[in-house]
Amino acid sequence: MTELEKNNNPLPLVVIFGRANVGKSTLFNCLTEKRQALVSDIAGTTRDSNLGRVDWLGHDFEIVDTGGIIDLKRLAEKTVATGDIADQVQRQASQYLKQADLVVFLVDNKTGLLPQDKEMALLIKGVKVK
Ligand SMILES: Nc1nc2c(ncn2[C@@H]2O[C@H](COP(=O)(O)OP(=O)(O)O)[C@@H](O)[C@H]2O)c(=O)[nH]1
Ligand SMILES: [Mg+2]
Repeated sequence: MTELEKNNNPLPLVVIFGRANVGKSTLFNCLTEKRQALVSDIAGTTRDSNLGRVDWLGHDFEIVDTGGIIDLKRLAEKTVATGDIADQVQRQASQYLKQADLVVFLVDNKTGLLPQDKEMALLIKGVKVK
């Protein structure tokens, strides 16, 4: 059960999704006006998903920065419960994606589209369709 389910949260949920180093945590911090999420040049630094609350131009919503999505295969398989931290991180991200009212799919304009961006785009389509 995620933090959102525990709170039985009535606010819309926005999930920031994308490969490592595209600026997910930077956007999260900007919207939450906090330095809650670790911003780093080193891909894969963030592990857990970060949850915050936003009041943006009078619109209240919950926001999730899906850190730690480094293993697309694990995420796609929606791993069964194990004690493995990496599996837990992937499962948590997958839960948030399923619960999302809106997914913000972030890419890096300077780098352009990488194969992993394309894989993640296909994955998110699958998650939301199922
Ligand atoms: N030039 C530029 N750099 C950015 C932008 N957003 C983030 N960064 C930098 O990109 C790196 C990765 O950002 P981060 O938010 O940690 O990415 P994440 O791994 O997707 O969470 C950091 O060095 C940020 O300062 C942006 O809009 N423009
Ligand atoms: Mg991050």
